[in-house]
Amino acid sequence: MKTVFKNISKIKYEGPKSRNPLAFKHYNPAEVVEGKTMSEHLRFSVVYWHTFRNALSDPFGVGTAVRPWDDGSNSVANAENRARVAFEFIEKLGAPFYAFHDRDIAPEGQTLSETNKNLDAVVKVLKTEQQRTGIKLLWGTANLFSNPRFVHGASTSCNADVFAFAGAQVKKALEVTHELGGAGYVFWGGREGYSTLWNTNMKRELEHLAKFLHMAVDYKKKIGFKGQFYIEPKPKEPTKHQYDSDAAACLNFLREYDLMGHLKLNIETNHATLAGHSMQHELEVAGSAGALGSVDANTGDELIGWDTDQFPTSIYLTTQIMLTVLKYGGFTTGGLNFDAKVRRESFEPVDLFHAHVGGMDAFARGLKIAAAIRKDGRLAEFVKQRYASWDSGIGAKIESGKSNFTELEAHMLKQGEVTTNVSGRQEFLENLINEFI
Ligand code: XUL
Ligand code: CO
Repeated sequence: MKTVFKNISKIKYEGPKSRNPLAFKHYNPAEVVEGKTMSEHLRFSVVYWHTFRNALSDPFGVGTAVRPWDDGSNSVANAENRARVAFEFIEKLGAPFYAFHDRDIAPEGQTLSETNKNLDAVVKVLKTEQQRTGIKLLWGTANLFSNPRFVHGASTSCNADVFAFAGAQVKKALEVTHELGGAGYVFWGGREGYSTLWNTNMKRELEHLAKFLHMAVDYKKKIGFKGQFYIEPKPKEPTKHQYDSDAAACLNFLREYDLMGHLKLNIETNHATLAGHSMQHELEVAGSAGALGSVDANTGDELIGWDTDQFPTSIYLTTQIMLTVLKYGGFTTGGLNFDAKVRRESFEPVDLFHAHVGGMDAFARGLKIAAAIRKDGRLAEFVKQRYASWDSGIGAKIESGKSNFTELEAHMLKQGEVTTNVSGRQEFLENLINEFI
């Protein structure tokens, strides 16, 4: 096979003392942490759209990315070649998974059938490359937002024909995801939201979105696709209000429309930030509802208020993420999917390696730190003790559903006042976490 990353050999684990920028200092795939290897815990995934399709443009300038293997054309041959390059990259990096939108991997044609034919041609290459390398598909998805036909949304469009097109597109995307043995399939709202309520029938649009997802669930069963469905919350961009605005809104929507058992959540760090929440909060909301599925691992910028999709480098952040993921039993079908792009100024191919190596090391450290905090046990013990009043007496009675207001009144009349509150010890706990970082 022709190689394009000639000067880069397979990224190896060299340990914390290594000064080689293209080596892992912390991610040691075979190292066992809490009974599983790092590779099994972290389930890293490379995204096709940013890593192989993003030209690195911004609202004020054209793309800067130098990608010598790409002839810049919209041809199927270019797409097939790009697929081989993508696998050379992922293999050298040592990530076990990748993820794509249908339109990242193959160009659209003049008609839907031509588009589907293009997709089939590239899927063939992807399948061969998956077999050659052992790299697997974490999830597939359909791009229902770039083409001008989706100007008013896809399943929430005011135009029923657009809903129909989106349905046909997702049908095909599910088929190819199934064909490639995908562990999951993601629904991110794309343009499912509104720019002004003056022209919007929100109730009707939400009902259409629910109908669309039910059709997807039915089709999944029909073709025997066993992968996990996810919904990905995001509050804004491209619309000013996206219907899947945060984890709580997604869960409410899933419950209202009887979809709870069919979809889990794919939580993205910078979407949480844009929603005015922390990533830890969003993971906790999903986890406590039994719906924590997968993570789009990235980060935002403290000073830029839009979706910058940067690679995660903060150990504090990766520690919080891994503590919460471990608390809810770890990933099963999901993983850490780098929905992240290199900066416009980082336009050389080698920057793609630096970005992913850094992200993987940051999460390996987060995992090791989280495991150490769990082994130490003081944090969990503190939280357990904090709720001890619920383990016996009146607390246990309330929790078991056997109490009522009359009994509560009798209890407090006897006692007179609450005399048992103790400090929440936030600063003590923050210091404790820092002992491990
Ligand atoms: C958009 C975003 C998407 C989804 C997949 O902000 O995160 O790339 O992850 O459609
Ligand atoms: Co994402």
